[in-house]
Amino acid sequence: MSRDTPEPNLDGSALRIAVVVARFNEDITSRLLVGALKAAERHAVKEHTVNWVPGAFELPVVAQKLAKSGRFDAVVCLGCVVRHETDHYRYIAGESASGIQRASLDTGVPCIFGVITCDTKEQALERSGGEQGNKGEDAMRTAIETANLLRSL
Ligand code: INI
Repeated sequence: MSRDTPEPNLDGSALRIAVVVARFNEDITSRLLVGALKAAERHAVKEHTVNWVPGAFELPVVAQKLAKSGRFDAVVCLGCVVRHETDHYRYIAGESASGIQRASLDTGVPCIFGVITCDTKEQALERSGGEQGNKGEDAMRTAIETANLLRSL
């Protein structure tokens, strides 16, 4: 990091964070959840909840309701969409991403896209606690940093 780049504020001790996690591809999403909860503990997040939904397509509507409730400073959305031979992948991944972003912009509460989109289960394993780190952990850190930044503005 260059001298001019400020360190992110990763102090979670004043933050309440909701996690929404998709059951589809649960072998992967449960690994993302473990990563997210580890990061919440490491950064002393004051309070968190975990809410399961059927698939990545359902993440936005639940994220939006949690964000609107006024009870949370950020919402972390976790899921895994693996490419198949049909257009289904594109619709699920695209709608999940744009719906989560819309929930953020409509409510002003950061809703974080912790959804793995990849071609194979092997790639998903690498990104959920394998060689490529854990996207759930990254998503929780992003939630903490963004919520703290928004508070300071
Ligand atoms: N949901 C996922 O989270 N990942 C997938 O890879 C996936 N695929 O491939 O179909 C998936 N489908 C279910 C979807 O999220 C909805 O639950 C379903 O369409 C009902 O709305």
